[in-house]
Amino acid sequence: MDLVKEVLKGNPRAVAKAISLVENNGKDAQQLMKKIFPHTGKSVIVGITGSPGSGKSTLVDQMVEYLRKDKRKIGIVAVDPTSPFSGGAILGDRIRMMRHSLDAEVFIRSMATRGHLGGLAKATGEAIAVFEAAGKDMILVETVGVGQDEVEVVKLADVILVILIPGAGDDIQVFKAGIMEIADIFIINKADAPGADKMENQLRAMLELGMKDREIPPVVKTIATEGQGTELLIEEVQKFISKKSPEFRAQRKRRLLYWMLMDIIKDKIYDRISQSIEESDFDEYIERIYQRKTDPYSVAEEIIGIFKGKS
Ligand SMILES: Nc1nc2c(ncn2[C@@H]2O[C@H](COP(=O)(O)OP(=O)(O)OP(=O)(O)O)[C@@H](O)[C@H]2O)c(=O)[nH]1
Ligand SMILES: [Mg+2]
Repeated sequence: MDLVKEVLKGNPRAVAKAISLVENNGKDAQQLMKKIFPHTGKSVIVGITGSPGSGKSTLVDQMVEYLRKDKRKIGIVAVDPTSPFSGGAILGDRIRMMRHSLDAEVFIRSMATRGHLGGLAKATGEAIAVFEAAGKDMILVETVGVGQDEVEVVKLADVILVILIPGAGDDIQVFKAGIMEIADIFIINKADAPGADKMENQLRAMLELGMKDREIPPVVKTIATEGQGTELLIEEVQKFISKKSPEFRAQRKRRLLYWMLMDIIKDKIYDRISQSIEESDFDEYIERIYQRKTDPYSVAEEIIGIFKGKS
């Protein structure tokens, strides 16, 4: 099978294979990415973040349900914060999105946060690129808004949705984590739970105070389990995309490319260093660090110094 050709045709098996290839980060993956790259950059990327259990997957599922009525082709990347070995939450996400798992135009991919030698931004960016090349109109990236990595990943999107839920004390934490600044649209999910209106008022008040120089982002209330508010949410997403200038959108796309490039550079430097230094030399370095004759920072600088001399 000509993998590139099949990916460009949108063949689901080829898409799956291509993403596995880039996840494994081998030589073939680079060749593939080089060929695929000219066909990327045209899809709308929607990042969805919020605390664990805030309803991200349920909402994504509802959005897909809605978008499929318009026959839009969808790719989903669920960045999973659990260890690559447990798989528990991955299975949970898969089951929740099972409704669409038989739909050839909806492709769901879970991605572990840890265990990507090349970096999470690179891995996610590559999965997005494969989806774009496969002709997906919209790519939804679900990620838990806890760690710094996850926050960076959501910044790869063209439009960023931040989910809050009523009554949760950690909403304040979400604000603290600097998510407030990156949200393009706020969602108050679980609007069926007590305190949703209060939460909305608090949020709006906070936004009015905090966004003096910026347009206040829209706030949409949803009940993801019932599909309530999904239509309005998608309208807001479309409004956001269409009202922003081409230059604004270009900035967002450049941000994704910047993070990808940084990860690729780190990856390549790491590769070249580990190839040019003998395993036994590493053992010696470790021993010296262990003996506290030196420290890992100085050794890293020393190694990079040697590497510089060689290249
Ligand atoms: N009452 C109520 N429950 C909801 C709503 N949306 C989601 N839930 C429930 O909340 C729980 C978590 O939903 P998920 O969609 O898995 O949340 P998530 O943010 O994807 O969770 P993680 O991926 O584990 O971080 C599930 O039991 C959902 O059924 C809602 O609007 N109202
Ligand atoms: Mg989820």
